[in-house]
Amino acid sequence: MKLLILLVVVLGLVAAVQLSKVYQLSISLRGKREEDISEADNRLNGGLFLAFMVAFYVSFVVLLVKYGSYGTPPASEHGAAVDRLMDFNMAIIFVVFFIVNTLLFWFSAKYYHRADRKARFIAHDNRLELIWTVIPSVVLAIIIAYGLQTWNEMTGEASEDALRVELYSKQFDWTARYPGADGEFGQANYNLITPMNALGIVTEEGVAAALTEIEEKIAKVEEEINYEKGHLLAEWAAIEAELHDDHGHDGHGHDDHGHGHDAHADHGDGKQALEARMAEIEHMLESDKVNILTEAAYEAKEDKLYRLIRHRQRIQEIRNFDFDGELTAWESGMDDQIVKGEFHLPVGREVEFVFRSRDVIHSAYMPQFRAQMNTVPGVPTRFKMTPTITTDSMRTVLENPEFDYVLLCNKVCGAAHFNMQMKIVIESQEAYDAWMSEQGEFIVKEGSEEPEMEQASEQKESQTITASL
Ligand SMILES: [Cu+2]
Repeated sequence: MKLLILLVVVLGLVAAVQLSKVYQLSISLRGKREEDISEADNRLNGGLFLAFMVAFYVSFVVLLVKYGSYGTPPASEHGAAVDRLMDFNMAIIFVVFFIVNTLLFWFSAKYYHRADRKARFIAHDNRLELIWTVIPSVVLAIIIAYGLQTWNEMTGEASEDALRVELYSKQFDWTARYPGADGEFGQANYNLITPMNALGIVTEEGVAAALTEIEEKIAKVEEEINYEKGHLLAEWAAIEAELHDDHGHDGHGHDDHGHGHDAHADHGDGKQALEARMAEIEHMLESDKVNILTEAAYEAKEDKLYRLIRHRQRIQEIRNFDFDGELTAWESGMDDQIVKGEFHLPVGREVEFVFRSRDVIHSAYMPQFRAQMNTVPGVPTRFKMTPTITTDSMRTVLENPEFDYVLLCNKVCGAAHFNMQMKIVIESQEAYDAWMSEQGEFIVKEGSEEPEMEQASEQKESQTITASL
């Protein structure tokens, strides 16, 4: 299909080139120059400029009416301010847009080329320069000052009793975390990310679970390396050669009485060890763990083992880290509450969002609240907002019982970007409290109730992350 379209385009271009050649030929046959264009042609083109301007304005207005709004009233305190800011900016842009384009098209139509008319030549005009420098500067300064003021309100310090929620993004979903009863988020460290601890929260159990997981991975790779058939055979052959060699030396050794007993004993021990190793290798070669790897694959396994061991070292370092003597840092993560799929917020209460990302830059976009913030790996971002309309009220306002607030990813972050969404439920404080009491505390333990599909994909991801460490 694509090929067909390409073919049509190419053929179209070829046809256009051929037509223009025919046109040039016909002109030269009529004895005229190519650049001789009649006044009627120029007048027609001028008129077409005006016609295009009208079509342009009509389509602009139609599109604006059809798609120019969010479709919902702002559902947060600052949302109203953002809408006002947007309207203010748009009003200025529309005025400038209509003035500039009208002048552009109208002048093109009015001053089309006529042989008896000559354009006035103005090289420089200080007054004009002043006007088109000062006016845009003043207008831009106003826009920036007004915009910054609104921005500062959104990103300023949240009040002490604000609800704090962390939104964690990764390819390709969102996770929300509430700090639990102590109001403090537990520290997080990406080295601790395991299928059971997707956010890498630092707790004793989290560190222990991460260590267990990494030990298992190390053991598995070590086994693969140890049981590589080619290397086992090579080692076996090397030992055999050495023993054979040794045998010859041994004969000489017996003649030489000058050697001490110890050296002789060592020699015997070494030989015994080598023979034991040979027996072990023979045994290993019969085991079903034996595998065959190309040299490149073998080296890749060694690299992987090296990275895993470094990863283990980092986890061990976390265990020894005391967070500047703040012992609570080890405990504050234990009551954190982690939710997926949807998260709830009480209406009328200020919320401070903290955003984190595991892999690439995502963008937390909550269109109905007029809120958006990039989530950046390694750099937590934040803003605050106060929801003002519950989900139920909004359903009534919109006369749409299906309506739900939504959190989206607004950065094209990969193949399943479209799938990065989370439902937001705004409700009364009582309903929120009831929902919250149903959410379990964060505990890393074996056999959590996460669905199997989820675990499988998490495992795969944590492996790719390990591989890229
Ligand atoms: Cu994303």
